[in-house]
Amino acid sequence: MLKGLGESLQVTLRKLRGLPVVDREALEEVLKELERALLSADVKVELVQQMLENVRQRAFKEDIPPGVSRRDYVIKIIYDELTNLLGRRYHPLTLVKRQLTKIMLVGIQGSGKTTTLAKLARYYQKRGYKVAAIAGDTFRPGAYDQLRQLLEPIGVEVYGDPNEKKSTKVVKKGLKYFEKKKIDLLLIDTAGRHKEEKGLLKEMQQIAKIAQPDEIILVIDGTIGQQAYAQADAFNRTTPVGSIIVTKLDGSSKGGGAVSAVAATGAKIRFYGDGETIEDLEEFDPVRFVANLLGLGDLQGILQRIAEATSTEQQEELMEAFKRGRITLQHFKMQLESVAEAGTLRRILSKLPGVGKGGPFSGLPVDEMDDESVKVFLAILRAMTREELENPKIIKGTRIHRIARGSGTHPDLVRALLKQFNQTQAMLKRMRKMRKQRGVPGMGGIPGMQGPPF
Ligand SMILES: Nc1nc2c(ncn2[C@@H]2O[C@H](COP(=O)(O)OP(=O)(O)O)[C@@H](O)[C@H]2O)c(=O)[nH]1
Ligand SMILES: [Mg+2]
Repeated sequence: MLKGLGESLQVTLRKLRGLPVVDREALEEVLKELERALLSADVKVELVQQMLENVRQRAFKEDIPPGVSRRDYVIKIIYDELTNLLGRRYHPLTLVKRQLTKIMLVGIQGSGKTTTLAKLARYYQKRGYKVAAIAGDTFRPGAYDQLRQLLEPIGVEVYGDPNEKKSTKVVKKGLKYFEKKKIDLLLIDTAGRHKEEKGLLKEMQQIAKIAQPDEIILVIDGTIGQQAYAQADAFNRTTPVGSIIVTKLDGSSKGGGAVSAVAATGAKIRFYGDGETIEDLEEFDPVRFVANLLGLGDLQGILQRIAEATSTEQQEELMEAFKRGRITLQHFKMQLESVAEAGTLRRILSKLPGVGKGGPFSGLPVDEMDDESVKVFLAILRAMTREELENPKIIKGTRIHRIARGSGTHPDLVRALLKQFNQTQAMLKRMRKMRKQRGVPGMGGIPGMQGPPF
């Protein structure tokens, strides 16, 4: 994957790990190598500078959890910031079985649409969906045959009409053809005759009007590097049901530039292609992507140690707060941060016992929140002032609106968070009371954390 970039990043990290101490001077050396690696992958200069500056700022500002070396912590920061560079968020494309989803692929000729369509068909077929395709590229001779050659061996039916020159007509007839066939996923291929964004988008809109796709995927050739920005940006602005697949990351030294440029537009990247066969399609999750790039084996131990140290430190502080019987939003935030961190790690390592769970919030509402709500709540909490976190009662009226704006959410969500916090607090009070009635002294059972805390 990403020929070159992964290797040079790994070399840099290996050097970093060999350093006896990481002081400012040593860090600058590392940053210089990072810069070189990213620039040669065609990552835009401004993005590289911003990323390096973030690492620089964080490396000597953040509190390092006890028992963790600055060296390991710097590796974790580099890992974090590379993930940010690639958009951080994971946008899986989930379908509903026995319900038709129509996906249309667009992109300039040669970007990899037809190949990617076949890969998508394979990907969803393997997951038990019934897939079919419409050969909507009536421009390129042999486009229909190319699709059939890719899909017939795996038993995916293709509709096409080599005698029809109007793609909108083929699409219309194809939709009719598959109407009663109980298809879960219908993939629509297009021509991409136009090289510039404007023409491409116009062509796309004409077919979309007929096809009414649930999602339009722009296929971008990863070998064009940071030039991918213009295409992705034009597409992202005009296509609310749009997402992106970046292809050819296997052979290109510029793949990093393409992926970071697309991420910088805010567009969703769903998958990436890393080979010519029908199996070479990978889900794009920045967290896993960077972990692979940096070498999972090397990274795993470090991330795990840091997560555990952070979580232990935070849990101790939380225990204290519980014993005192007074929790604030600050504690709420701390717990959510460790849940979020654990979620990230789970995505990398698939399963990690003991991180983030079993803390004092076990069994309480925050412990049951899904990843998405954790992210939203964290954004809200991060938009609050220290005073508000310590004393949630003051959060009313205009403060709610300011926090909603600052976190890019809605006042109702801020209120929902406050409500959830109040519920948690009320539940804790009830538990304390029950404990007292049963004659259990104080909160004695908690600190050891061997059994369930409550
Ligand atoms: N190495 C590599 N080649 C790819 C990838 N995706 C597509 N290709 C190749 O790119 C060329 C153009 O692909 P095609 O699907 O016909 O592009 P279209 O014109 O957009 O439909 C073909 O030779 C494909 O084999 C990829 O992920 N890796
Ligand atoms: Mg094609």
